[in-house]
Amino acid sequence: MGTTLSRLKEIIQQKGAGFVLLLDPDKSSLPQLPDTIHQAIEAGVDVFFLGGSFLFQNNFDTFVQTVKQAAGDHPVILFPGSIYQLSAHADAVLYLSLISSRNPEHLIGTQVLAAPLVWKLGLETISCGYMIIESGKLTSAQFLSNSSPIPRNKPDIALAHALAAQYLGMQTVYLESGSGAELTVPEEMIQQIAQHIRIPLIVGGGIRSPETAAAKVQAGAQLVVVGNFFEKSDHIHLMREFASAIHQK
Ligand code: 1GP
Repeated sequence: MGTTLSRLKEIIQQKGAGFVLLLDPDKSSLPQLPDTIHQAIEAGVDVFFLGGSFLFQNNFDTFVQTVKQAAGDHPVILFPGSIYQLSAHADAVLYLSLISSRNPEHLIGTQVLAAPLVWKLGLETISCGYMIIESGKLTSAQFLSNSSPIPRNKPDIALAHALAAQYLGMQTVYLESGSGAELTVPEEMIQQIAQHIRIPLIVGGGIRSPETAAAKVQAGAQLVVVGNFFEKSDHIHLMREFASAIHQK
């Protein structure tokens, strides 16, 4: 069996880009979760990211286990907001370093705290150069990380960060405008980076329509993450449209 990272690369190869549904443990109802996941898979969601800025609930492990049981062989990847969001039930963890910050805690401190836990859980790690991009109003990610986002009109600064991530051996790059962001990551920035790096490019934050998702893929996003929008149950029927907008191959 290949790694979860190789599964992600296969999805990108086969479909042009992958559709990632982000599930926040604080905003998901456990009893409804299996149904939501089955509907998502049926509609064309390829991958599940699990995590959030906070953790008010005390059932993270059960949450991950429930998602994994329902998701079958679809990758279930932790996207942790803190070291409290780790579980052996996931297929892998995005091992994030907030490379857009100059805050040592988010660059390496938390990663050191998490390392023995990840080792003990036997989790596959997918290293990720995580970059917060300016997106209008202050987002939770910006506030909680106490870091300045990359200016949205400076694609060259973003590109330099992405290249640095690649040269440091990171396996993925994530352009994040923040959950529920007013403005999404600009296409020009995605394009610049996609043209220069050879590791998977993840884009998310504030994507609320299939057209926006399609524009990110056309610009070069390889995994498109949508969270907030599908937290409203009456939006779930739109998942199919998002999937066909993202699967451009
Ligand atoms: C946030 O990129 C993700 O970390 C998804 O953002 O919740 O706005 O879709 P949304």
